[in-house]
Amino acid sequence: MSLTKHAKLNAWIEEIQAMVKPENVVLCDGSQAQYDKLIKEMVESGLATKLNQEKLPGCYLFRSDASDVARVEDRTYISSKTKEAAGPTNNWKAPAELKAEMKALYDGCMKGRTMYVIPFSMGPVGSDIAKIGVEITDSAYVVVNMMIMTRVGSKVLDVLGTDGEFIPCLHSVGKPLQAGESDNGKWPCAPIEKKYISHFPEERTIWSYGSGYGGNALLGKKCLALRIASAVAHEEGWLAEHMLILKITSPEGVVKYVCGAFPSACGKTNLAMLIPTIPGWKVETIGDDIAWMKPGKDGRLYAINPEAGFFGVAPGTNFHSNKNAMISAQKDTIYTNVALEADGTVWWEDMDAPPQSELIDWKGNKWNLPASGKSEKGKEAAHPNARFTAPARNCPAIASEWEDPKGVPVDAFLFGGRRPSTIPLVHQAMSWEHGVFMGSIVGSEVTAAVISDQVGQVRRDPFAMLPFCGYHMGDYFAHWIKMGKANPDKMPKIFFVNWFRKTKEGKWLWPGYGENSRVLKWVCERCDGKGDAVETPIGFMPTATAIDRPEGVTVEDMNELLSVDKAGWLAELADVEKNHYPKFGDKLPQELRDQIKIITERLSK
Ligand code: TSX
Ligand code: MN
Repeated sequence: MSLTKHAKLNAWIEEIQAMVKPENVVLCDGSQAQYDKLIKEMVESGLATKLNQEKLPGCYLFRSDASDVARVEDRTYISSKTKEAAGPTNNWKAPAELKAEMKALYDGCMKGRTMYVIPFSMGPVGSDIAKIGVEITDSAYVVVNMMIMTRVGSKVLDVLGTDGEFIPCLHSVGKPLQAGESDNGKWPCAPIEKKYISHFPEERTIWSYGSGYGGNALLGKKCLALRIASAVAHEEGWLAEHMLILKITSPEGVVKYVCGAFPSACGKTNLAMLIPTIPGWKVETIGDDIAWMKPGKDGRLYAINPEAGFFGVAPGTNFHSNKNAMISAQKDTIYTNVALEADGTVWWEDMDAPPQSELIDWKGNKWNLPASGKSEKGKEAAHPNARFTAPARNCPAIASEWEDPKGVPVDAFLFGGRRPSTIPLVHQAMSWEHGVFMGSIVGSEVTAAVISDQVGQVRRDPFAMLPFCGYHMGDYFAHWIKMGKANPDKMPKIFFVNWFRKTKEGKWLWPGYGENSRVLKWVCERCDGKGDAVETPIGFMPTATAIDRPEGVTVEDMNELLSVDKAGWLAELADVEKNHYPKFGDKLPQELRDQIKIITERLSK
């Protein structure tokens, strides 16, 4: 009895079944009925909590194991044939060795569990830019999250036909059940030393073991859409990027599409759903995390959002920072590791109001806000990496073309980071190579939120891709340089933005959030050859009056935000040359080394 019409897929399913030895096998058809059944079973087993269905219809809460709350970079492998192909910034193990280790763990790992087979499409079903994956998992939590984050089921099998290409993604929570044993409502996972998040880019295969959380388990997202897809894109001449996609419409009706890469904790999801403060301008969301871009017949880059939902960090999200995300997560949403109110609603740190009741925290214990009104670090009600999984269609700002299979033509790239000094509010690259240089030096100041002895230093995360690039980062930079050479005048314009400048006294210089629309306006104008700019040693910058001053920002603040800090930049370039670029070895493109020289010379004139 074959599960599908696809011989190769059937053979893979049978091969995995023989290895993991599940109690039974279920094919996911993508139906609401199947979704409801899985949720019902998880509520009954105690793994899920049904939330207040009047206030949060279709919403459920899950609490993970305390050891299974985030990505595990030490346990993430790029298992290409050679270590050189994975590069110095990825963990590498030889495929044969890694597979042998993992096969020993996979042997019988689904005993007592159901093995789910999830056919999914990253990108609109049937789009030329989309790719099909099939995830095998023993986690019903993964199934329901995948049903929100991707397009799942029979319609995907229809496109796959009898011999279409698919990316096999194997996942197990790594906790077989003995006869008669059950999870008892507890989140199953394996200890850290048995967790593996493995990628085999040449085979286009993903093997994940031991974690049920987020990107470790929802294999369409970071594993397929970034690590595997980036390697495929390198081979095939397109881009798989850790970028949001925005649609911006001017009062005159001129539309621009902008993609942006930011390291974590810079408010990428907030920017993706920004509500502009400037009259007449409209900002709509196409994606908040990943962009796949292919050159079209006209030579321009066309972007799709390969995802169908938002897997957003809850703490810090509120009606001021991101109203559209709050509304997106008010129905048909899965919450993970947030706190529970007595009335069956949810709470997390930095929500709009303090909790209404004694809470149940993410660990399942009673919790009360300290008298200070602020949670203690390490004792938060919601885990700092707590998430909402919300359908993109719920977002009030979703653009009508967000599912257009041909994608949207990209006008501009934004790079940014949390940089209290040196980097101005906005500057524009003078050439494609200069723009790639900007992407390559992206980084954020280490804040006290991270336990580290590096507070105050810049942690570089080039293109926000360091943990997500499926091949050598030096080759990745070279790929970006090459993409611009094919069609130099058709490429998006490149900008560097920084919402996080501070005064010497530590006060924010820029109000950020909706006021960032003033910067987006200048970016759009520059794409049309308008927008007043001055040429500076670091690139084009707005003239003093090119960006309208928001309320509360003085002329002096504005000058500071838009000045060139010569000494700061010389130190920045020296840091890049001495500490950052050497990490990529001799694969670093000469064009990027040249940029250090060119900009240093311009600054020194
Ligand atoms: O997301 C942010 N954005 C982008 C919004 C579209 N954040 C939050 C970052 C953590 C995830 C920001 N924080 C931004 C920003 O533009 N700017 C700042 C810094 C800042 C914080 C508070 C104020 C001003 C700037 N002002 C008041 O709180 C009154
Ligand atoms: Mn991300």
